[in-house]
Amino acid sequence: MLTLYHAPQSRSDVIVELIEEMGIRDKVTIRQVTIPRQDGSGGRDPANPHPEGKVPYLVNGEDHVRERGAIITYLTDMFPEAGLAPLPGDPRRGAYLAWLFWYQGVLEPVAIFQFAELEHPVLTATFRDYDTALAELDEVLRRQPWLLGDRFSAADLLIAGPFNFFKDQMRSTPAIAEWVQRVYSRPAIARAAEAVA
Ligand SMILES: N[C@@H](CCC(=O)N[C@@H](CS)C(=O)NCC(=O)O)C(=O)O
Repeated sequence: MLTLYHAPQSRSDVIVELIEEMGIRDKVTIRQVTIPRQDGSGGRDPANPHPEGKVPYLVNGEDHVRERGAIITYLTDMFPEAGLAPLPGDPRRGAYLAWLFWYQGVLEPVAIFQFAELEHPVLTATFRDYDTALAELDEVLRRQPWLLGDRFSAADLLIAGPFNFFKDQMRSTPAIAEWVQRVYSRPAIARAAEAVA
């Protein structure tokens, strides 16, 4: 049995949403844990086995998975019949993996640098910047409804997440805003909120 360590209103929400999208709610035990919140509330939960006490964290017997991109890949590979990701051999597999890793390795860092008003030539040389990332996303979403074209995937869920959560801080474009709206209008999003209410 799979166990997901989850804290509502956090980065682990996307995994609960994915579980609903995939229809695998009966295959995953969702354990709510506390985390330290930026307003000073909460705190590290001894019940959470994540090495840093973070969420999300997925446990499958002896196997432990951290980082949203890895957890998403693990679940979409484990339950291919759910149809939330192109499988190895599919010509969109590379794009799928690239979007997940681009989110973790580029978009989230540049969004945080911008929020923290951090600028340094080394950061720009390594990650480019928020405007560059936004332009790349916008260019794709101006010509197709989902990141992989006409097919919704778990990559849409992961990357739309912060635009929805940090509406006031994450500058966007009309094409991106419409895509976020499309993602967050999906019935699984409402089911995910109820699943852990
Ligand atoms: N890179 C990790 C980040 C996980 C993360 O920072 N989660 C936050 C929740 S929004 C957390 O658990 N914070 C508690 C802490 O830092 O102790 C991922 O993408 O899964």
